[in-house]
Amino acid sequence: MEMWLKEAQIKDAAMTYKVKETLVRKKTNYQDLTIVDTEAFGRMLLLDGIVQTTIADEYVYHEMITHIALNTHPNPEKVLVVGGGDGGTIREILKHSSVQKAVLCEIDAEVIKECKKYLPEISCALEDERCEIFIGDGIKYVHEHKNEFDVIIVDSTDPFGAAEGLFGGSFYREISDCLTKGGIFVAQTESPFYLPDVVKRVYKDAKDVFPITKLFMAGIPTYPSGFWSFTMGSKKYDPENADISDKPELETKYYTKKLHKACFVLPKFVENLTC
Ligand code: AAT
Repeated sequence: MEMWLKEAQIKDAAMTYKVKETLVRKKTNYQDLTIVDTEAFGRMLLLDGIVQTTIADEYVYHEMITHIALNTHPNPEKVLVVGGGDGGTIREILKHSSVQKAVLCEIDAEVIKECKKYLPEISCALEDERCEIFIGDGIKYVHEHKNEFDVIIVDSTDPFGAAEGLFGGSFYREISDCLTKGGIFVAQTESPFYLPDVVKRVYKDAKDVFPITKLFMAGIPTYPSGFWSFTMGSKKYDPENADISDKPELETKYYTKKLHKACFVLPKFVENLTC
């Protein structure tokens, strides 16, 4: 019998994936966690029925949420990831030799445990000695650490439930205080096609806090609509005009130094959300 998984991406539209095998399905203290093996995208992590990452296309998201910020900063030594329990962002951060410590603050220990077991290609760097794992709420962690991180990456679920407070002005002010002097913040900020109001609000909230605020995009096949936005707030360094010529070439599949500049050129309907 054929098994198909249906992901409701918005109220009135869904994606379906042909499933080979269900590897784990459980309720954690925070969410419903599922890992399936799919025909088209390989293993896939879903939280509350929403696709978070897949083996086939995870590199786009993890490279873009990481390398634009880390290459813009001249010497990122200490980096914080809020969320991101699958470990993909940590894997990308640790490709930068300047990084001495990468802290992962994930609310749900079960995400880390199951990704270590079933998604080793993504979670492999969680065992690195430069990685420190903290289980807890990112909002509290950021509040309790001041002037500490050169880069903060918010790799979170969508703005509902535990992640709701990770999108918006009061959290961005706390982020700014948690960053060092020339610090840079970047967050995944949803689909400008399906959630233009969220993208617009988040951009405005970041702009109220950071001297330099930029939106950039990447094409992510398994995220709703494929169009995906990231919002960056920077205290000093402009990602679009940063001189990255001396930065070492990274082993990547999506990010390039050319794309570092090009990803800030936005389609008109997205650019309009930043005015
Ligand atoms: N690397 C791509 C995977 C993710 S998962 C996002 C993680 O954020 C989840 O493991 C969730 O448990 C964690 N999280 C949610 N809220 C908090 C919080 N308040 N503090 C710490 N961690 C949190 C991102 C996928 C993006 C999907 C877009 N549709």
